[in-house]
Amino acid sequence: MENPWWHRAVVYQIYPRSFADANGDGMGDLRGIIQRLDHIAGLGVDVLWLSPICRSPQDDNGYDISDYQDIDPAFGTLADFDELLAGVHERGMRLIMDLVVNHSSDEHAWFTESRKSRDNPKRDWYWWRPARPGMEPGTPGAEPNNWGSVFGGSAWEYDPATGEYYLHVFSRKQPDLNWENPQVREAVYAMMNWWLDRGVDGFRMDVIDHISKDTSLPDGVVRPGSRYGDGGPHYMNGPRNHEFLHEMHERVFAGRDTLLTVAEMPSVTIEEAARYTDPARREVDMVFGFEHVWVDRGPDPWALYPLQLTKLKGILGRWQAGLAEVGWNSLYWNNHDQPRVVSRYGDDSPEFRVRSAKMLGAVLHLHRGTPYIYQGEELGMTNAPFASIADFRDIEALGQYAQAVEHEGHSGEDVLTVLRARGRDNARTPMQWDDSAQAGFTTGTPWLAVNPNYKEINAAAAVADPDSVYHFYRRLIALRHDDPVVVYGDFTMLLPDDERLYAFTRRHGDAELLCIGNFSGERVRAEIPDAEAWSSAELLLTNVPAPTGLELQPWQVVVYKRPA
Ligand code: TEU
Repeated sequence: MENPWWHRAVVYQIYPRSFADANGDGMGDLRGIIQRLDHIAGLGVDVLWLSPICRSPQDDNGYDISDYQDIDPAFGTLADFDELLAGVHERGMRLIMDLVVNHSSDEHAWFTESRKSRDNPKRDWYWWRPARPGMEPGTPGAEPNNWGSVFGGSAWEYDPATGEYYLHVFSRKQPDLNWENPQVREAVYAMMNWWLDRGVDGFRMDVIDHISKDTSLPDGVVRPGSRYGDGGPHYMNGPRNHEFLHEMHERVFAGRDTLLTVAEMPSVTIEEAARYTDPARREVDMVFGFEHVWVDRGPDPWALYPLQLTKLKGILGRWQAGLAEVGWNSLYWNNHDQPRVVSRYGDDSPEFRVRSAKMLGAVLHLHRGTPYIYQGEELGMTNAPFASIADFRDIEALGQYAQAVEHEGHSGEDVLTVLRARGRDNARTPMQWDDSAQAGFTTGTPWLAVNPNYKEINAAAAVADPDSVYHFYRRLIALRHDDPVVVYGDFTMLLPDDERLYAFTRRHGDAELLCIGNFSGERVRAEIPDAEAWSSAELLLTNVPAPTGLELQPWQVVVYKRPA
């Protein structure tokens, strides 16, 4: 089979709520994106992924959809969408939608029907269950099982109208759809085909490893200090997940050759990823794994653990090897759920912010797989200075804070420390366009405060400065488009035990690349095999004005190329 186009592609993620506000209501919108398309096209990316824009009560910023075939009025209209799609295609790019079908909003017509009566024809479209045997429905502890919701509290909501509970792995306004019911699957496939017929080029599939659940819904293990059981093992990567995705492929993707499908899968292992992305199985093109963004988590959810570079290299190196023969990797540091990478794995101080952001970009983009850039990453945007819990807007931060502090006895300061470092709102502060009021994001009051560092860090300044993170990302993207060794080269990790250097080679045909990133603020000599020969190879890319060969300066990256 011919190599698919997306092997050579770079994807740019837009979080519409925080990207650009054209109508001054403080929330980004589709017209705002239309006005900024040249910024994205200027980077040279191939695909835009839009976080959800469908009609939604916005309980989880659009990941709670009440009409899959309409645009939320806060974002615009279907006509705006068609114009945006045309603008994307005119610039030679493609557009993929966020597909949120593990759950809908509780305000979706499917759910308002479902909750009406126990014998409603749509009752079985969701997970309704009676109270625990012998317990009074609606009283504490009577929930059908002990699962906690990802956003705090029980995963079950009692509905007095019919005296039963419905399952919501996320918020109570995000009831889980019952994929066991073939009518649900048919409705989802019809909706997907409707978008594809409208011209969209594929989907990013939200928590799509959650759609098949253990239908006996057994209790989960309760960890020390936790109020609820962990249902994850029973609602992720369930027995029919591959079957459902294969069926989706047959009913929606088959015969549409130029699509891109990427499955978000918090539970996925390398072995499972290889199955999901094996072209012969006809399921999805690639998955988002989570291991490398959970590398700095530990046993205590409300403690911070420093990055161990050897662990990170171990994880990403295993993913490279595990998908070398079959399947394909996606590559990401950032998205709307993750803190800013320069603050997390780099150094966001004035001295090293730009340099470490470039180093992180180069290390990621030179792996084998399809890189994803999250809005603002190309500017080296940083985490935000949240003073107190009142500064957060994210349902996850607020819900987890309430549970941890009010019910689990954690100190507010400890929880805040972790939310400051890892909270999702770090990624959601408005895009910084220029040094005018509100960073040029809105003429009104932004829904989430603009990061005060916008006077220095903004797109206008970055575009004007040839040494900016933005222009470095442009070069990385161009390198991928121009050089098959970046796309297809095999991957060999070097110095796996080094705590400061991330080093690897890529080889394809008659060319070999060497990439070394210094993840520390110290000067470090790279003791790699064949060092002599490498130091006289062509230096393709670096991020310091006066390179010092294989003696790397703080946060420096070097990319060398030589004939293999
Ligand atoms: O995220 C799923 C997911 O794995 C998150 O719960 C993540 O683990 C957590 O937020 C990390 O802090 C997807 C979307 O990307 C997210 O924005 C939604 O809130 C969630 O699904 C529900 O749709």
